[in-house]
Amino acid sequence: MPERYNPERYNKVLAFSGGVGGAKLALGLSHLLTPEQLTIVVNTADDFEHLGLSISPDIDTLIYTLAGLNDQQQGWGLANESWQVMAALEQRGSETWFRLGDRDIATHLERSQRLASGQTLAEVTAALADQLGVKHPILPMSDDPVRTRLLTAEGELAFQQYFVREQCQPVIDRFYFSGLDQARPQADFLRLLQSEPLDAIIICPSNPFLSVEPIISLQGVRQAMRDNPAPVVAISPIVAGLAIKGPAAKMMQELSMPATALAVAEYYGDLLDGFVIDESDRALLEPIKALGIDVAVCPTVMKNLQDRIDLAASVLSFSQTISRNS
Ligand code: FO1
Repeated sequence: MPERYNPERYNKVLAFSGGVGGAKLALGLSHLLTPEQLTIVVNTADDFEHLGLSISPDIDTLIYTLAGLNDQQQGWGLANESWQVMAALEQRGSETWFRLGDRDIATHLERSQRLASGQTLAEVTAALADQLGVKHPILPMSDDPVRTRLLTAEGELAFQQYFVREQCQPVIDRFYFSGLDQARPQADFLRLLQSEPLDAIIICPSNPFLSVEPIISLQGVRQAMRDNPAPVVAISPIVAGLAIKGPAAKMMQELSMPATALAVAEYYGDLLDGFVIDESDRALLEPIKALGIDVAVCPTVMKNLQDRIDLAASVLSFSQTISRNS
């Protein structure tokens, strides 16, 4: 790996994240960079309205993780949660496939009430993060609704129906993001991309299709990423042909792509200046370099906090060595 990064060289790093996997790296980055140096932009295409509540799973995973309150085993939700509301709903025969813990429900009530009173999702997110003591800015990718829809062998499904209710079992034919064409990137996000010379844009090891694609497909984002002098560095969510979490590897097979880190690099294509792969995928170093992308090889599986900080340090060191593709 390159020399240790110099934290003082950073004015601003932007990290793109989905839920659990992305939040792990974002936590590592938050240990190395100050709230002034790091802003995290989060996918909101997994959001949905359920039991009358506005739920933003990836934003909440980020907030709970950075606050040190997340359930480490599940990756989502709060640690030491109680489930009285779910038990009461079950007794009534109501819908319980999406598990909402009692204290987590307080988050959704706050969000729903604030959105109903006219606050933007970004304002609500900042308030929720502040309530839990999170200092690093967390921005929703958009204040406008974007919703992932999957066309599967069992019909069209909303994201959480596919992911949680159907446990990612249905075979995917195609997916799209409803509302994407009308949605504007969140204003601070676009301003950072367009008017700040960023030091790095880091694409966390989140699902490239379902978590990262909605962010980079928002109007003007791809172009602004290209125009910004910052190197764009992604971390492979596929390690040795398997997704660390979630359906990425299964999806790749269903979409007729090999489930490899190389295929992820090809999917991101010329958007990337650098790609970080796991040591177990060292054999892919040259084929990925042949795409014109710089490659770093290091341990990418994050089992504990030190792994998260170590990977964040490796990614930052690597990004300081990269010369921009034009
Ligand atoms: N994931 C599950 O697998 N099962 C659940 O019941 C579930 C509930 C849930 C409640 C609140 C929340 O913020 C997230 C929740 N998640 C659950 C996780 C979430 O749906 C997914 O991890 C993300 O959307 C994918 O990034």
